[in-house]
Amino acid sequence: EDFGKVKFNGAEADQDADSNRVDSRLAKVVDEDRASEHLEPQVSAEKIVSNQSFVVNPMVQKLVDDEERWGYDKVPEVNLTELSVMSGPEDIVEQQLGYKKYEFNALLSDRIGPRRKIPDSRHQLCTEQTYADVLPSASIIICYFNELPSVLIRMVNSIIDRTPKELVTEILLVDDQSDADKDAEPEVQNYAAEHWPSSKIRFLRTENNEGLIRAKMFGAKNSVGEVLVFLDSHCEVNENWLPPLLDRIRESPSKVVCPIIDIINSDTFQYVTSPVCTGGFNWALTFIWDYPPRSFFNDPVNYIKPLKSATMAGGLFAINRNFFYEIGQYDNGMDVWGAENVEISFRLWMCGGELEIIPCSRVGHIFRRRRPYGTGVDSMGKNSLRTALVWMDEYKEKFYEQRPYLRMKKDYGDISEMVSLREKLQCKSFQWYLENIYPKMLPGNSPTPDVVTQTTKVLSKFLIRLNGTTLCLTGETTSGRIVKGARVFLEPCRQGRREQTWRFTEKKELRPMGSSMLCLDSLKGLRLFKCHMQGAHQTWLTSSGKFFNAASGKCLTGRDEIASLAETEFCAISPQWVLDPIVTP
Ligand code: UD2
Ligand code: MN
Repeated sequence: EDFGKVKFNGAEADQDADSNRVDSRLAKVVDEDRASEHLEPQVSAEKIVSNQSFVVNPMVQKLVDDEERWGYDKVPEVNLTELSVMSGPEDIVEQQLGYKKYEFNALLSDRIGPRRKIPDSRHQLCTEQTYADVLPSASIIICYFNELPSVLIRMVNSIIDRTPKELVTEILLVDDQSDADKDAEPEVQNYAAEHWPSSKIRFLRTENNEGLIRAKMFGAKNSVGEVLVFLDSHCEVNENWLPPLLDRIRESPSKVVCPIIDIINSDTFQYVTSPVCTGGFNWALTFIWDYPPRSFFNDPVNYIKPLKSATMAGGLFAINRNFFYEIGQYDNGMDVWGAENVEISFRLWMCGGELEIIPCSRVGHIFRRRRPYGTGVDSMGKNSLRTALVWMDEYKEKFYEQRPYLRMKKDYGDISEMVSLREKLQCKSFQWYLENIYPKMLPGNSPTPDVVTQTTKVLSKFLIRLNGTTLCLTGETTSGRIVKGARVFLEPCRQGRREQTWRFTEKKELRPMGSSMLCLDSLKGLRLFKCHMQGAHQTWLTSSGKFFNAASGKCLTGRDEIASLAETEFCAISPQWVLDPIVTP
């Protein structure tokens, strides 16, 4: 298969920019994988949930009504480079605090303010597309937990500025009972009172933190639009994003449609155009992106044509309200985060629906490396297990092979309701789904082996010394060995120390001597994780003495202090490194 350059917007995307895109997406995949890998073995602290105990926030009545206000003709252009300038230690401290709270550059988001221009990322051909004059109107449901107010405000403004008013029945802001110190609701409500039409914007709140799956159902239940449009709470919608989605549902109400998810860089807030791709999954039930081969775009119409997709990423999609209820909305027994997107995708296809990506609809989304919630609860494991048991028939063995520890897990809750839903809807078999929707996963068909090979050519070997010091990058050892998850410290350089000898591979990884399957990884701080050969947080580019990791947008950093921790930070402030050759005695 050809995963090379993707021709985009008429121009050939340059390879680096292109691989960055791919990396950010892979980053997400790996993140999910890690999240569950990391959380799996822990005892799941089952949350006590009262399913129907939601309340509508009475605050909603307070807002002034101003039907007239919609859209803004002077959306400002912002200069991200200027806004990113740190003018002193206070700024840096504030920025660090923002990262801690939200896992993205909150300081920069605040500086960008309530609205900004973003590049129109659609293919040119999209501008020539026409849609029906009369389209169904939509309730836009945005669930959030611990979201930054400026991100939420800018998101709603992007909808107001780039969506025909008559297509929006309402925008629902569902606060899933955020933590008190991260509750965006009061600030957003203040802004709303002054700037948004109260007839269209509604504030709701779940009584308990329900997790995003039940929060979405709560939003749906409290909405009235003919179509439901779900969006994550850190998006900016692009030009004319909604009509292409609604038109498709108008044609066929059993079609569930997703925009292409563009990338808002979590450090720089740069809006990056994503290549046209569809959703898939692997046997661990991790969502993955599938990139069509380059030849697919020889016919330019394929840049704009709706594409069948085996799965959806989960956050951004539109669905006819009645159809949403017909197919049984979500699995109510799923907690916090994860796998509900794969579950609803299986269900859609197997029970008479269709899932499509609509390339002329584009919405930017901030992909975070970590989520500011849910630590200590293995919701991904539990939710995937429920998905496998309800939908995968004999193929659940494949899932267990990838997630063996879940064989033992018994506290996944009651799945009988989902099983009878499957019977009631007379859904097709998983075999049918594989054969007709995702044949690449049929046994014998898989072009990508389940277990990735972890060997790659070593290009060079060196010590990595902090410039102007005698300290070197050193892998943490446990009884003399570097183990998975090891941190990296600065220690006095000494030739011959395996944990200080780094091999630079063809894949641009850094692997310490003696632990050849471990790679320097920027996903969780700076650690050594199993090499996954998928680039992303394990790819290090060297330039003017710095080590840059594109997936995190940061550089390798360390201090001139023995036993201090090496980390990643913004390249503008990161120090330089020297590669000392290995001297063989
Ligand atoms: C992706 C999806 C997300 C969801 C998830 C799997 C996209 C762009 N995002 O992960 O929608 O399908 O995969 O479960 O496809 N939230 C709550 N209550 C909570 C926790 C989170 O309302 O208890 C909100 C959160 O504020 C956000 C949304 O749910 O708006 C999705 O969460 P996320 O952004 O952490 O998920 P993401 O994008 O990593
Ligand atoms: Mn998200």
